[in-house]
Amino acid sequence: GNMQIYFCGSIRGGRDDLQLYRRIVTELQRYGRVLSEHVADADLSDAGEDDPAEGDQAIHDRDVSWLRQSDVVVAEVTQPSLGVGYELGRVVDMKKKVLCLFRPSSGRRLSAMIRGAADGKCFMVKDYNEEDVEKVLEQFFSSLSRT
Ligand code: 6IA
Repeated sequence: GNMQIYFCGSIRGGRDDLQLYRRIVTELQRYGRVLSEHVADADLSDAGEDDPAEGDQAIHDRDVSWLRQSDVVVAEVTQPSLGVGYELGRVVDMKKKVLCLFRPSSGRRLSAMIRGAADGKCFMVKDYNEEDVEKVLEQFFSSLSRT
């Protein structure tokens, strides 16, 4: 479809879940255009080999403008990331639909500022297992088309 989707996942927060991000982005592409495909790009490492042509300010400004353009935001929040938390904070004020995906099997506890932001309408937090990710996304996108 022509829905614009912003996907958030950890970059400098750590790339442990990169393979899962790839799986999510591939699935999201069935539902619309993913503006932030680079989050699942294996060449974007957290090791610091930053592209000097693209400074942090340019990254920030482009990502915020993509967030504004997007219709829905999907975030994998299991690997803690300041950038993902910041993006989610910004997006709350944009009144867009947000789905946060968290894996309790990680042994982590999700930040109260993310879990506590869930309002049952715009901002959703879903506990899931990796093997169910396609099903969880399908449920989310079919709930959107019913509203
Ligand atoms: O704090 P983090 O790096 O974990 O933040 C990750 C989140 O911020 C992602 O959801 C992205 O949307 C955004 N973000 C952070 N860094 C970048 C980036 N390059 N390019 C695009 N989006 C980003 C960083 C340079 C890289 C070589 C480390």
